[in-house]
Amino acid sequence: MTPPLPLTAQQIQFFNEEGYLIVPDVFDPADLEPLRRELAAEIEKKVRGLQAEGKLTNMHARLDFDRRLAALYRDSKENGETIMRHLEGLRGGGFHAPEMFDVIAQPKLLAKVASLLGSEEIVASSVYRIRPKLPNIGRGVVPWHQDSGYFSEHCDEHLIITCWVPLVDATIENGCMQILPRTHLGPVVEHRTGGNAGFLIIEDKDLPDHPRKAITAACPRGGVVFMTNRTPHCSTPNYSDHIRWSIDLRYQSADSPNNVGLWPESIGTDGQADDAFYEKVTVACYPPEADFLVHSRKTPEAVTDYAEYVKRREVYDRTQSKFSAYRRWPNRAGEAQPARSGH
Ligand SMILES: O=C(O)CCC(=O)C(=O)O
Repeated sequence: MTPPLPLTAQQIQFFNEEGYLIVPDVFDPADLEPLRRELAAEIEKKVRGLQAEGKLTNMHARLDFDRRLAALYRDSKENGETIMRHLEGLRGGGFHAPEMFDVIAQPKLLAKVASLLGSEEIVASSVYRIRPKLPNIGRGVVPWHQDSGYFSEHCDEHLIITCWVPLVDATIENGCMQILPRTHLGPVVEHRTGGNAGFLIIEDKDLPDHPRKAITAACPRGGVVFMTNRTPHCSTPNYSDHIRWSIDLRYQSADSPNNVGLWPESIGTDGQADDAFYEKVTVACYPPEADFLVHSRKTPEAVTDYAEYVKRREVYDRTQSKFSAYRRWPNRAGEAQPARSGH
């Protein structure tokens, strides 16, 4: 088998200068089929559950993966939200089927990530998201932010790579991302709470390139948009007739702060870990979620397998509600805010 290709020197230079890189053919679109099928199966399971509870009559069973959830949401916002929250996995252990793990640990992707990190010792972060952006529903529109706005300050100077992976062709019409190029070497600018759907937001006046000269990051299925944690980006509404499915994955070098190997000594009946765990785990860039070693040239035997990945996610899920020490930002009126929930 030929080893997966790294990025070219020109691609790496582009990423370093621009703060982003779009590679249209990281995956064969067929590589993403198992994940699409598994997500569709998960929707089917949820739909059957809702039907059994008498909450839903039209299952929209004939609609394909790119349309079904939108029709279910149109019929009932409540049912749609239930299914979306389940898939998005925020504070719920997350969707962690083997098909998800296989994409996170896909050698074709990791070879490119290694090129950008300049390291073959790669830690994957559990801060990944599954985003079904439904047509004409504002909820999936993500305001301007830097991912570092969500991470702890001590990681501002470390490189954490976001890999944005569309599961359909992402276009301006269905709400792909917008990116501010050449601004990623500046600081983490002020974010405010109270953006759309609970997201953080950088006000226009605080954007590092104001008035902004954003690029539209259209990307075909099979492609990946790579960004740094300080690259300002947002996403626009979906005006198409189908769902803009995407996932976003995050990786960092094993030299950057992380919580690999950190487990609670014990978890009480209330689901909370021992205090020592909460203290130690603040070393991570995003303490509430489990990091894991996804690739290593030096110690391949230490790479996390699927069973351990699931265990880590589940253990961290039980402790998540205790994490309130997120980075604090003022609200849109400029008033200091108490701790808030995550990305
Ligand atoms: O998928 C989107 O619409 C936004 C994604 C995003 O903001 C991110 O990956 O950080």
